[in-house]
Amino acid sequence: MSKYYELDEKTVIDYITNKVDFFAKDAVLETEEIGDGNLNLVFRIKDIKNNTSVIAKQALPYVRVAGEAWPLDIKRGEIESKILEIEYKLTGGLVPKIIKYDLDMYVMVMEDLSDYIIMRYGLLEHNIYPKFADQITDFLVKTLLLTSDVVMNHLEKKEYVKDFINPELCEITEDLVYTEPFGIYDRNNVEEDLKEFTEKNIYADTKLKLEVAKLKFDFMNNAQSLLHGDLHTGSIFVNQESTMVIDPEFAFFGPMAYDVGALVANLLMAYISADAWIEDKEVKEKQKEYLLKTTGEVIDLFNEKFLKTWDEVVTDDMAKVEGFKEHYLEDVLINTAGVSGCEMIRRTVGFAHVKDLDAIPNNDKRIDAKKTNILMAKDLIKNRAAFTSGEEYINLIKKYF
Ligand code: SR1
Ligand code: MG
Repeated sequence: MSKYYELDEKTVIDYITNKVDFFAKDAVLETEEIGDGNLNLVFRIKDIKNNTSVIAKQALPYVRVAGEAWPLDIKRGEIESKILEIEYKLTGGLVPKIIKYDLDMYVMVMEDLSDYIIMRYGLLEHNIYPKFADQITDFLVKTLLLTSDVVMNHLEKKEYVKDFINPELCEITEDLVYTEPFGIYDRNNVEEDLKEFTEKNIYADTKLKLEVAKLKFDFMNNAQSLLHGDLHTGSIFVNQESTMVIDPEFAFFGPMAYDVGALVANLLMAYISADAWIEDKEVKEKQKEYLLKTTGEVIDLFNEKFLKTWDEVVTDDMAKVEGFKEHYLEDVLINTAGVSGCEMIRRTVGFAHVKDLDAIPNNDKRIDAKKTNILMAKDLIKNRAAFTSGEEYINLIKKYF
C-alpha cells in the first residue's frame, strides 16, 4: 500500500520531526506553505527558538495549478533530487544542499535559502544583482558542457540519457512552449485586448510556425546535455553575493540552448516589464540599464567561458579539431535566440504566464508591453542566426526602446 499522503502546514511538522535529524531537541517549529510554482507544495519549517530552518518540497501526483484533472508523474521529485546532487558537484554549490529525499512521500528536504530572494521578485522590487551574470554563466557552462559528449565518456553519457528520461515533464514543454501558444488550444490564456494581435502576429504567421517547428524537434531530438529544463528567473535564488539555482524537475538530456534561452528570455521580459511598470524615471532607467547590461553579459560570458572551458575539459578527439568548438558554440547560440523567442511568446499567450507582464497594473501599458514582447520574440525566432553576441541582444533591445 502506498505510504504517500499530501502534507499540509500541520502534518509537515510531525513529518519533519520524525524523518529528519536536523533540528535541536528543544526546537519550537513553525511552518508556512510558500510554494508559488505551478506544480508542487513547498514548506518552510522554522525553529523559532534556535533560528534554524529547512525547506521541504513535495511533489503532487497532479499539476498544482490545474488540480487532479491534470495528473503528473510524481517520480519527478526523484529526478529532481538526483539532478540537484549532480549539479551540486558540477558547480561547486550553485544549487542548494539536499538533506534528505524520501522515496515514499516524494519529499525533498533541503537547506533553506532564507537570505536569498527568488530573482523574479527581486527584479520586480527593482533590485540589482551585480554578481549574477558571472555566477549564472558558471552554472550554465559547467552543467551543460561537462555533461555533453564533448567531455563525458560516451557510454556513460548514454547511460545518463537513459536514467534521466523525463517524458511527462518534457511533454509539458513540447505542448506549452513549442505548440499551443502558436495556435488555438484550450489551455491558452490570451487577454481579450490581445486576441486580434495574437491571431494576426502568431497564429497567421506560417513562417514563424515553421521556425518554431524546427526548434521543437531540436528540443525533442537533440540529447546534447543534462539540462535544468526550466531555467526562468523563478527557478533562481539571488542576493548581492551569490546565486542558487533550484527546481530542476524538468531536467533531461536536451539542447543546451533550452537553458540559456529560457534565462535570456526572462531577462528580456524583466526589461520590458521595468519599462512599462516602474513609475520613477531614475529607478526605471537604472533598472533597465542593469537588465540591458546583464543580458549582454550573460551571452558574452557564456561564450567566453564556454570556449575557455572547452580547451580545459574536451576529451573527444574529433571535438578537438580546429574550428569545431566555434561551430558547436555558434549552433548553441543561434538556437538560444530561438528558444528565447518561444519562451517569451508562451509566457504571454500560452498557459503559464509571468508576473513581470501579467501584473503590470495599467491596462494600456500591459497590452503594449505584451505586444512588444511578442514582436521581439518573433525577431529572435525568425532571425536567430543574427544573435550570437551580447551586443546583438543589446541592439535588439534598443531597436524596441
Ligand atoms: C503545468 S506546468 C507549467 C509551467 O510551469 C513550470 O514552471 C514550467 O515552466 C511549465 O512549463
Ligand atoms: Mg519550477
